[in-house]
Amino acid sequence: MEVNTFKGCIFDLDGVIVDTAHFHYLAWKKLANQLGFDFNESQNEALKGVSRKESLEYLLQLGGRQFSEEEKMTLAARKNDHYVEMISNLDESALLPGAKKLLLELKSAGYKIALGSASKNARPVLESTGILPLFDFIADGNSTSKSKPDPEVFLIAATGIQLLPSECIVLEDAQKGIEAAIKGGFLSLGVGEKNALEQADHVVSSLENVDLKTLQHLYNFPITSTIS
Ligand code: B16
Ligand code: MG
Repeated sequence: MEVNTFKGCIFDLDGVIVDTAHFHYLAWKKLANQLGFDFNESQNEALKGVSRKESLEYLLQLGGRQFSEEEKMTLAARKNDHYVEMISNLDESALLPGAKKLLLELKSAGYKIALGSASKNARPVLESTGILPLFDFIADGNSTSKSKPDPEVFLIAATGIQLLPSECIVLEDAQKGIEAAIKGGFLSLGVGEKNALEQADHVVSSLENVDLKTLQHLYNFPITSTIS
């Protein structure tokens, strides 16, 4: 029997591989506080996977503040300074449980590995946590013009590893990221809370609970009809 199989994985970064999502939150909170309003973790949920520029627009709307385009550029840069300072001592210990083990397992079994992140800081984060060499291709905030839930970043990643969307599993912690994966025709694995990621093909609470065998079991399926 012929079996349809995935040939590669596209990993989101913040919240899937590295525990940096919390630092993004703290950096936005610091900026909000400097502007005179508060920002909490549940409001931050809407920013996961969203570009810096769009995140700032959302934050300013929450705080009821208006600024010129030039001032917004300064504020976005200030948030990034806060974030970069917070991650300046990042090392392998920032990797989320199970992430490196899964990457190594996929790599040694010959699966293609790409990054599909909205972050412009993705490459230095992969470098400082020591896992950059495991990636065949990096698609990040520097290579995209549209934010998730647009599938652009994942489509660039799939092209980069020369696979079709249907041959790649997108691993995502953000609802907008899962939406992007579905729009692009990718297989999807939600990493996090089931109710926030219910549109995904499958959801796990952590990559600690996932190995190659699990992925093969969940995503390799028999071809039941022939397309002519
Ligand atoms: P930066 P991901 C996203 O990364 C974050 O989830 C989101 O909170 C952040 O605003 C965005 O990157 C842009 O990051 O300011 O570093 O360019 O989850 O898509 O890996
Ligand atoms: Mg994420």
